[in-house]
Amino acid sequence: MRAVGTNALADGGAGDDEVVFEEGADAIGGNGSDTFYYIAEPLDGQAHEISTIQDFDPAEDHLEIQYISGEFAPEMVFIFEDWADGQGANVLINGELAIRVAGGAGLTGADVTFIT
Ligand SMILES: [Ca+2]
Ligand SMILES: [Ca+2]
Ligand SMILES: [Ca+2]
Repeated sequence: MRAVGTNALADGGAGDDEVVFEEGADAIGGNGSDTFYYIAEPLDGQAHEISTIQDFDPAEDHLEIQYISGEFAPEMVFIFEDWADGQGANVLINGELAIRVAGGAGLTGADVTFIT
């Protein structure tokens, strides 16, 4: 199933799902091997609305991030930081918090598929 959320909640539910979410939207994969597909918007000087993946399971789920790159696109730098409590990780874009990944402790750029 393909669940899409914009400024809302995308919930894949049971089974293997592709859960598409944008800035400010929350995502739930549910049971199964889910692909969370985040669409990052280039924002010149504006803050990102924070999104949350509520149940990332590194053993079976995967994160994909789509962004625009190229000569005329603003540069986007992605940084991954574990939460202090070890229960998740943050994805920062150009130094600003963009995605909170509950369950995603240890997540690095090597675990993520970037689509440009
Ligand atoms: Ca499903
Ligand atoms: Ca699922
Ligand atoms: Ca899952």
